[in-house]
Amino acid sequence: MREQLEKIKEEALKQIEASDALEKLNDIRVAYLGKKGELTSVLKSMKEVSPEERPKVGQMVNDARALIEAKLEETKTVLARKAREEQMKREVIDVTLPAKKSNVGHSHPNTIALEEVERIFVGMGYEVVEGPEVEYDLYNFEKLNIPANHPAKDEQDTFYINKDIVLRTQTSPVQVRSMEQGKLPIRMIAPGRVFRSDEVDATHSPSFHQIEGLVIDRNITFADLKGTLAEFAKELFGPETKVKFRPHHFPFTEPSAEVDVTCFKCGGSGCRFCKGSGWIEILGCGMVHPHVLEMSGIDSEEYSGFAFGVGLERIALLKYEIDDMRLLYENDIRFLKQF
Ligand code: 2NL
Repeated sequence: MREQLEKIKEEALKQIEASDALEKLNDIRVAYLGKKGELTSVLKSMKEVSPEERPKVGQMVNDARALIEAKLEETKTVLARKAREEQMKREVIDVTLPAKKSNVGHSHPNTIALEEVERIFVGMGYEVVEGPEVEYDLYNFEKLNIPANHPAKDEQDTFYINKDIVLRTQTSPVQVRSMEQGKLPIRMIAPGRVFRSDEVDATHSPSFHQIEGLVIDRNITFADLKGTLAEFAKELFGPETKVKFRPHHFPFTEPSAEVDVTCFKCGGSGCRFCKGSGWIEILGCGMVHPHVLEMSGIDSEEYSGFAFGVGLERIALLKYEIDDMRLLYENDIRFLKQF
């Protein structure tokens, strides 16, 4: 029995020493210490050992078991470390390699232009207010002095949800809603998407963006309008920019004007960009019509105001010298990357 145990022990230790992989160690554990293992079978044959010898032999079996287990554990640690070292060598990470670049998006020229216009007016104390794109005919037309059958309603033909609800043709309804709240004075700009029943071409789209401005207070005059827009033009196109007010007509303002700025390419002497005139049209404006004030509950004897509307796309096309509005909507990354 003693010899048999010695032999098993030696054989086991030899096999453990010779093994070069973790899986082999497990096979050895099963072969010697497992339920049907060699050491276990020695234990099972203990009944053949005389009762006096049993404790001794039992102790020997336990010692052999402990020794084999210890050797297995030790070898396992060594092999595991070796395996880990090899893996580390295989999976070297060179931290000095350049990182993978993720594709970062880009602000749309419309957004850049909008933020520029917002910056200018916020700097002059204006609030930025947004409102619904789907509006009541009442707010989009009636309360802006454009009653049913008014010719301006034809010029601003839009998409009807039903006879009372339309896609807004301008952002002025946002301003009407502000006026109705009755908190005066008002100094606001209303940027947003507007809709017209227009055919697509280089300068038209059925959906575009507008920024309207509105100021209402006591003693607001046309001089305030001129000063404000002259400042705006200088900030947007450069300090040398001059403005020109041409009489115009809008139903919601009286008097009304269209504003031209001196061409920022030639400074006003005339070039291809301004088609030789030296001037570029940028917006429409006027003093808010007394009837428009009254319809929104503002006393036109006490208060007066001015308003203006700018096409955002028009500003973006001018500022970035883009000659076709459709480019703004195609989302071609090669185009957008340039701004
Ligand atoms: C344009 C230029 C303009 C306004 C918009 C406005 C808003 C209120 C009252 C009076 Cl609440 N006016 N907005 C005024 C003048 C011009 O837009 O070319 N529009 C068709």
